[in-house]
Amino acid sequence: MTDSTATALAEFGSTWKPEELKSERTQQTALRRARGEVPGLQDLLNEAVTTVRTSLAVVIESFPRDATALVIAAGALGRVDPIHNGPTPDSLVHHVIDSEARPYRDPDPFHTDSPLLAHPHAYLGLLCVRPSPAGDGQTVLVSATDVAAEIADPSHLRALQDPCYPFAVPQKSADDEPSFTTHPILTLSGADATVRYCPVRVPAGVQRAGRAVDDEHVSALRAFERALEMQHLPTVFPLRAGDLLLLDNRRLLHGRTDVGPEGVGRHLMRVKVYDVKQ
Ligand SMILES: O=C(O)CCC(=O)C(=O)O
Ligand SMILES: [Fe+2]
Repeated sequence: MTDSTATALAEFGSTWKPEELKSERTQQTALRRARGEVPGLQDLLNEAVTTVRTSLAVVIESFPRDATALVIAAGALGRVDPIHNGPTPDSLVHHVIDSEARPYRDPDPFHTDSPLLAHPHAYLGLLCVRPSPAGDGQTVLVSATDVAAEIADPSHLRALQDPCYPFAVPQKSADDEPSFTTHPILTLSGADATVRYCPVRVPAGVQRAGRAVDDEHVSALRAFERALEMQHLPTVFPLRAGDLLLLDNRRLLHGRTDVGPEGVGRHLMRVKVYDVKQ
C-alpha cells in the first residue's frame, strides 16, 4: 500500500467510531465510501481479495496500524465478526500480545481459528503492529491440500473426514461437566480441501471422549499430526510492522515460531471474517 493510500485510509477510519462498525450494514457502507474516497484502495482490495480466493493468503504491506482501518478493509472479504474474537465476547479487533511468561512465547503450533464453531470463520486478518525486534515469532502457513497430499494411506484420509473427532469445549468453571463437540478434521472435495484443527482442543477432546474414538480414527489423527510436522511443507515468513496478512482459515492452518525474550510486546491485531454467503 502506498503511503498516501495508508494515510488517507487512516484518516478515513478516524471518522468512524468502532461501535458503529459492529453491524455488517455499516461495515459495508464504510467500505463502499472508503473505496470511493481513498485513492488506490479500490484496486488494492480487489487484488487482495482475488489473491486470497486463488492463493489462500496475501500480505498487504505498509497498512496503517489502525484498528478501524483494519475492520473497514477486512470487510472486503465479508462480515467482520464482533462476537467470537478472543476471550472478550464483544471485540471486533482482538490484540494478540506476546507477554513475558511462557507459554505465551512458545511456538504456536499449526491450528485453524474458531474450531469449536459450527461454521468457523472463513478468513482471518492479522495486522502486525509491532514485530519481535529479534525477527523471531515468524508466521507459518500450510494448506490443507498439502497436508492431505502427505497422507499416503487412503483409509486415513477417509477417516479424517468423519465428523467424529472430539474438540474439547473450555470449561467456564471447575464445576462444569467436561464436554466436547465433534467435527471432521479434513474435508476433501475434488481438488479442494478444508481443515479444522487445534493442537490443544483435539488431544483434550480425544482424552475426554475415551473409547468413543476408535483405533482407526486415532491412527488417522496420528497420520495427520505427522504430516503437520513435515519440514518441507510450511511457508515461513516474518510479519513486519504494517504487514496485514489476510488468510483463508478453512483451507490453511497457521501458527508462529517461538518468541525469545526480546520479542515480549510483539503485537498483532486480529479480525475474524465470515464469508457473505452465511
Ligand atoms: O501470533 C501469531 O502470529 C499468530 C496468532 C494467531 O494464531 C491468532 O491470533 O489466531
Ligand atoms: Fe490463530
